[in-house]
Amino acid sequence: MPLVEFLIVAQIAATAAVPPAIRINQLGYLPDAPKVAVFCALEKIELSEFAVTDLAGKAVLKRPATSAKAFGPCVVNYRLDFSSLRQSGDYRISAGGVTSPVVRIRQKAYAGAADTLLYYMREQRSGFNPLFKTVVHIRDGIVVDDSARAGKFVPVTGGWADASDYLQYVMTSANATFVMLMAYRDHASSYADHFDSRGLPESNGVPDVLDEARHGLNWLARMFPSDSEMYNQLGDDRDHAYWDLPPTDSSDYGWGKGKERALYPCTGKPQGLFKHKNRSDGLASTAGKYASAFALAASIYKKSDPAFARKLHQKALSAYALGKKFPGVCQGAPGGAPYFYEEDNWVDDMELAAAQLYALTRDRKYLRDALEYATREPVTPWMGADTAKHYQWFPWHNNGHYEIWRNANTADRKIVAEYYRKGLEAVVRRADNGFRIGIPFIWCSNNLMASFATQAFLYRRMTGDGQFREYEQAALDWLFGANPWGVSMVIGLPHDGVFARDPHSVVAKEMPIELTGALLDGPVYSSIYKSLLGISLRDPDEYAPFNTGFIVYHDDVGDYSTNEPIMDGTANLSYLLAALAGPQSATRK
Ligand SMILES: [Ca+2]
Ligand SMILES: [Ca+2]
Repeated sequence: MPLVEFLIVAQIAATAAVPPAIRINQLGYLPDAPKVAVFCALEKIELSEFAVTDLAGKAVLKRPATSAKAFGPCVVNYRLDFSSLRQSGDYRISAGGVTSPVVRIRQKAYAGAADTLLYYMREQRSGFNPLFKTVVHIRDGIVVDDSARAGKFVPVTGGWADASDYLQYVMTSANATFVMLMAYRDHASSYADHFDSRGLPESNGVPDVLDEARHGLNWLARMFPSDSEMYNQLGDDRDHAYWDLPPTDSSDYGWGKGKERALYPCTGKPQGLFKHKNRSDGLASTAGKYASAFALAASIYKKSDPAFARKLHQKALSAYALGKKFPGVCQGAPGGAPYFYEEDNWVDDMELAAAQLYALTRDRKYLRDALEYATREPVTPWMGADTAKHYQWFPWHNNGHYEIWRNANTADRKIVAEYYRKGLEAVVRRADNGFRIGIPFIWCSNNLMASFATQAFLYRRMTGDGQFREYEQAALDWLFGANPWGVSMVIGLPHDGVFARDPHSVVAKEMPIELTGALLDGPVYSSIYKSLLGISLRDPDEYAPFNTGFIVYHDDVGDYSTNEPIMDGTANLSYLLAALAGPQSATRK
């Protein structure tokens, strides 16, 4: 169709009356979990009840619809609570003249989902990349921004590209490695073994989540080669000059196109080679993350690979010592643009590291340290806030409280559970809308959504208290389609669902392949969307009627703010999906 004609058709479609929608978790619901669909109408409509039928059309449930506060484009919201339906099966929900997609109730609704996310992790690998079947970025990297070592080559090939560009950060990669190790430790049976250590489709006797975590550990070990050399970042936004695939990346850091990339150490001082500088003032945020991942890995590999475990044990102690010596943050280094990872907290990272070192060594000084750090930031500060800087409070939830709880006495367990409760309460206070959502819609909102749900899950496991169960479920449901757009925020999950077909990704665009398992950035405040540099949609917006509120989402390759897949968010979500796929010791609502 000629472009002009297409645009006219698109415009007519956008202005015609848009019917209401029933938004559901497309992946499915556990029989004993809260089960709610959200009715969203763009115009006034009264609803009294809703009906659930099986796929043969037989009525199985009729219930009153519960009116709820408007949210975003949904001027009318109703919550359709079908929690009393516990029979596994396929259903549809009807209300106000519209019918939902198929609603699945399954004991194994989340089985295999955590493994699906690992497809994206493998696709993001630097070093040997199983999608391209070749080694990428083999010349990494040359030290910059350090008076003593600038110009030195350090072999640091490996790890994962952070998002759709090819920059690499210890901040996100160490956290991704840690949460995958944690998922393996707590929920190994939720993972299969279909891939080998290189990420090729062949079993190797190791659950694939551990293969992936080890790929991360190997890179982290290269990035922290000695007690006095702690690297933090590989590449900078000079990466963005070219729209290339990883094997043919032409980025030029001053040593020629496609040659060595810039390697940034933690220096404890503000960094940035060009106009913009970060606010780095220490090492502890990065040192704590190294120490956490190394210490947990040292426990896990103690029997199966003692030499590797000993090496990581030593590195964990060294990294922790550096964090103690140089408190403060080691932020992402900006290049030509003003955007960088502006992490402002480090006591959360040192708390997690101390908790892991206590688990590893049983030396009580680490437990005392962990508890002391925990008192300094009991609640991750975005919780309850309207906004935050980019990755200002990272990781999005503090696994340290849970890791303390695993090994502490009853009194200390109670203290850290309370910390989680306070954070959850702060989010829930803002969640009186039809979607029960209380997070701020800053850039990468899906990370916040996944972390809120994970913290609520951990709190429920720690205390048996189900008071946040509805909100935990609502956050999970949001990620899989119970949102104003009716879109699953994970590509290919479920495979027959509605998910992004046009992500901001060179690989997806140029190969072309589906980036199965990738969690997207997710919706942002429309004010943020409008203020970011260089965004323009390439195609008419198929979700235009639902992009009229205070938050927006676009399935468009041009929108790097809402439709770009993210490595750390994907890894983070894998823990929760693995937990939900496992045996449920959970409390009921
Ligand atoms: Ca494997
Ligand atoms: Ca932090």
